[in-house]
Amino acid sequence: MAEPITIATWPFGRTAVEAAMKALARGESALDAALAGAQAVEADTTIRNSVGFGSLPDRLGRLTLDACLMDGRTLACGAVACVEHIRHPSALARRVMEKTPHVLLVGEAAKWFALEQGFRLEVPYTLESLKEWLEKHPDRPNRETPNKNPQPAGAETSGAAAINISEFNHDTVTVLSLDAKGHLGGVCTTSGLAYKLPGRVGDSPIIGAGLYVDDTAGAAGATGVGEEILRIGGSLFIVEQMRAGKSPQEACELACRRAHAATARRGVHPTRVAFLALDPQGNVGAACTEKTNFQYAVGRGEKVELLPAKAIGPTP
Ligand code: SD4
Repeated sequence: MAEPITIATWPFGRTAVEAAMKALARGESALDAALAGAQAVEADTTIRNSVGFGSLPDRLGRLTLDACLMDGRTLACGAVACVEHIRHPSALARRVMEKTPHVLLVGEAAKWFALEQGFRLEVPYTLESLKEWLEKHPDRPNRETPNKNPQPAGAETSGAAAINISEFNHDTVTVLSLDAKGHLGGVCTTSGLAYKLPGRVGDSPIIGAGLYVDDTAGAAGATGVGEEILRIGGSLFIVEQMRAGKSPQEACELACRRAHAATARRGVHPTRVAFLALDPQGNVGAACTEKTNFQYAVGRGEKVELLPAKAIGPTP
């Protein structure tokens, strides 16, 4: 028997961990528990700038969501990307995994699939998120200084340096659980970057980037600037490092170093990314690049605590 444990990204990960630990205590599987945790955060529209409904829309004012999940027992996985009006994209990702032979459905077609599966379409906006979008988004109609030399939309944010994630604007919850039978399960769900270009998808719904889970090696998940996580295949990289004998902590630190090396090769500023990992024995690790101020929630038994991740700078 393993000691059940759940870890999740950012301070609102506490909500996820509490829900997941209750599910594990009821004897549910790691995958069910991680999903319960992710859905608890998706459902909470009171967490400002957070995950799911109530978070910040893209440049056209549309809120599109991405999610994936993976079962460490079988490597079964499912994902949806750029899907609108669905409150629980992580639950929809599970239907993709269970009801189709595919891994990833996107956009309007993912919405059709949701309708076919009995999901309801809902309005995903809150008054606060609309107000913030109107006041702050880069192309707002009432912008005081009109842009005299307009660039193609998104050109000014095409470099990693221009897209920044801090402790104030994170919008992804990645939840990793280990159940009493020693199985691992994980879920990653997000609204992506605030004011993203319509159609932009980051690492979160991509198996191997935002999440990877394998009972025979470990589980890993990511948050931060998705472009930089995709570029290094962050979560699969960490799981393979654990398979090769590294601890979850060492593996997360190596992924941060790899992200730094990737940005250095492209000549752009170090980016903000963060990783967390859990091995089949219940050992935990987390690391982030500098200035990310990444915190993560850890639940064991009745206890849930919020821990700061180790910050890794560029190697001189
Ligand atoms: C993305 N990785 O879409 C996500 C964003 C994120 O906290 O993690 N925000 O790139």
